[in-house]
Amino acid sequence: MTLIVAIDKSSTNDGRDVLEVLDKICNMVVGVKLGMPLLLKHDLNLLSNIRKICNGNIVLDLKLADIGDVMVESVELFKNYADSVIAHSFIGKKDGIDKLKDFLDKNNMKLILVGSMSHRGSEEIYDKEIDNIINIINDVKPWGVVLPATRPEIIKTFRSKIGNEIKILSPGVGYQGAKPGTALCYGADYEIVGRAIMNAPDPKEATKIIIYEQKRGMYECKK
Ligand code: NUP
Repeated sequence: MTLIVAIDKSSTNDGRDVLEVLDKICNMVVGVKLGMPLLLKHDLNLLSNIRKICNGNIVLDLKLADIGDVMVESVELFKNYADSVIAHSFIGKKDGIDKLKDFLDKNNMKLILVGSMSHRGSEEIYDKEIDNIINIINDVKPWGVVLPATRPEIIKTFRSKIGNEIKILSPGVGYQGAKPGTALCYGADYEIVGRAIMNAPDPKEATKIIIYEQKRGMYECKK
């Protein structure tokens, strides 16, 4: 499986709509990535209900970018409710990512670092520092790296320099313009899709179509 669904918001007070969608699509996705608007709106009950429905990889997209001690305090609040967390890489390792990584390792959780972003502004700083970012990734050895499906050549560059062990998770598919399967073709392990599933009139059908398109994209890329 190569699809991670991103959920950034709910349209009900108790998050029932999110649970209803997950109930239909959990068996088709390898992970569920939860964003800040959703996490801020709801309490931890929603997270435990999500976990009951989807016992796969629950990724918290906390976009951590702070000193290590404070990132640890933030993750501590969620440690029984998630499998992995996303943090920025540009903050650096010493007293930053290293402390977070230690905490996650001790609690059996996975670290995912942002290596570059899917919006255009990423070219202004992240992509200018690509060599430094790759050095940090190779030094920290996180479980995964987030890289943009919208600029797949970045995925290719990272893959050639970080090896095959570290997973590449790629957002930007659908609403942000990338076609399903392209990031996979350039070396990503998973594509992250949010609104193209969650805002679809029939999320289950949309998920099926995206998975079909991913397979077709991969087939085209092998040719
Ligand atoms: O560079 C990034 N781009 C991005 O879109 C890093 C991210 N973490 N994301 C997240 O991926 C974003 O916060 C959202 O949850 C998801 C993409 O959603 P969508 O554009 O498919 O709706």
